[in-house]
Amino acid sequence: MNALSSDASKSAIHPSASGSSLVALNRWVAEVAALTRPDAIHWCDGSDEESEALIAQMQADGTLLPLNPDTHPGSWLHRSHPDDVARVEHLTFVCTSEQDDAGPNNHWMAPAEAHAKIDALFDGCMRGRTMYVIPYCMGPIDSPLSRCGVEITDSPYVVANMRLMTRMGADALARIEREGSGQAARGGPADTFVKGLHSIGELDPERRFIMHFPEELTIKSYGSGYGGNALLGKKCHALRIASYQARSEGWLAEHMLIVGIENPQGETHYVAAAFPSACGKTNLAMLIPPEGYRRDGWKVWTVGDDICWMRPGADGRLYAINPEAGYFGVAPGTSAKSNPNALETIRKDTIFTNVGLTADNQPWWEGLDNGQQPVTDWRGNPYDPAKGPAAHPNARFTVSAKQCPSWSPMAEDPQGVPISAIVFGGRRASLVPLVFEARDWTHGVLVGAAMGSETTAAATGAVGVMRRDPMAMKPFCGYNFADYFGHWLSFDTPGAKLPKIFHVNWFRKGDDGRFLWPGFGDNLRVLEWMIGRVRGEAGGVETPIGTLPAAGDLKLDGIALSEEAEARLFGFEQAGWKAEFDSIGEYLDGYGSRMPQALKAEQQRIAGLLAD
Ligand code: OXD
Ligand code: MN
Repeated sequence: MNALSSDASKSAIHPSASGSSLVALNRWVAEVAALTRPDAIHWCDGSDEESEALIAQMQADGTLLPLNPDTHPGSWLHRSHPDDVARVEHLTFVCTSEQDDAGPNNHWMAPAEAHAKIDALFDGCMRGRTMYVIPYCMGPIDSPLSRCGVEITDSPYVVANMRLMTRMGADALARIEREGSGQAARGGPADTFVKGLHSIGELDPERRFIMHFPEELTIKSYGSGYGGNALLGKKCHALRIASYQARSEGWLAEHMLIVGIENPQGETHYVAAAFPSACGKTNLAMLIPPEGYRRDGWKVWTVGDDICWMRPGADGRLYAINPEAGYFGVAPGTSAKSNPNALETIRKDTIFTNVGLTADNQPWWEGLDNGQQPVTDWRGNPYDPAKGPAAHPNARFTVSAKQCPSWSPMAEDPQGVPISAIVFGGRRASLVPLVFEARDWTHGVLVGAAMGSETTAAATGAVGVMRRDPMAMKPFCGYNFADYFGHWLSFDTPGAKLPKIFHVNWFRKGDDGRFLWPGFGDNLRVLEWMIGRVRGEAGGVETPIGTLPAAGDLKLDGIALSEEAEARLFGFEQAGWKAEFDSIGEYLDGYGSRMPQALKAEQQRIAGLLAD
């Protein structure tokens, strides 16, 4: 029986008993149905008709509320359960056979115990609900770098989001069937795809787990409808499972944006940058050049805003794809100043989650700064500033990447884009200068491993607390960080033409607590310096922590920096860095003997220089 109610939906969404020619897939779907006991099963084909029917159903039951059709055509508001608004790192587990393989960076549970615990929650949980089977492909459908998965969920909101965030439906299923039967013909297992099982359960924080079984290419997520916990293609597959797979297959799955910077000569350099959640990856990926740069012919091309899969090409360079097809961006703070391209992207066909509303039903969030005022908060109550912000600090928009004015057609290139520079960065109010360059790959890996940042609202827990977030992968690496750093180091082989590695900090503050760097579009000035370094043209000053630009090495025309700002953004503070390197040493030691010697040696080399 079908759980859908509207007439429109009846014709397009129909229960189907067996949806695939791949026996292994049908068998798994049948096993899940036997456990969860849904009233109906729907295999998603990704068609417009299917999407319209689902949306009609969600409008009818209040899951989606229509926004102002004149200002935001085709757009919807979803209000989540108020206790289900962010990733839950304390409930997220990596379940490898050996605890050490998950490492001190992950919560671990033995696979048998984890399956038993979560399967008990899944038992009968889809009674009265429809079970959706979503075949999806992470990356361009015809790319050898892409990987496929199937998510089973009882949430139509998840289906609608997966349709925007992944290549979902018939084409993905065809690839899964092709790969599965090909592998079976070679005598291997036919389930080459990642199996993701999700239920919103009761949305009870006490009955919530996000479990990963990387050795089985399996994810089980129960009790949350929030993006990072529920859209299993994203953090669970494209980062945790993929990072594990990438290690054995010789590639990298990273929490990085990918942006193309085209100079006035028409040469485009692609940069991959890792910043922790809610630290401006989307803004940097969609940057609009300052006016002088625009006049001179600089252009910025968005390939991805959150995840990057990279592997060495035949020429020794690293080639990257964005495995995602959409953006799941943080709404608060997005404005005509911080990210005009994002505002343009979300003018239509967008799902907003947990934003406030204006009197004429437009989405609203803190920092939107468009002269309008909210009347309803994210919980659906009349807005009262005394009771908190109108939008939840982790309110999100979900939208197709192709709607972005700076969207790069190279995002569809099956070979990916060659990476000229890798950038690491965090939110650091003190010590860390605007930018520095690592002297070589090993030093660059240490720079990434030592990354620290203040926590944000993207995960539950305290905000603004400084923690080590190596390569912005603390919540997302599917295996022991010590092995992960070793894997990064292993790319430095004879013949490799690796990107240069940099570190940036847009968030340095002055004594008055205000940011010292204007950020946003002006960050292109820093990217220009990096490209100059890649081309061997830009100047810099060598210090124990790497090469820093002198203020004069960056084009700073049109921005007025105070003396304090210049000193802190371009300065090197020996005593502070000495303490920082002692703390980095302690951090690396926390991983015991598994930590690669080469990384410890690099930390000690620099600590030695700082002691002088
Ligand atoms: C995200 C995150 O949603 O990092 O991208 O939390
Ligand atoms: Mn992210």
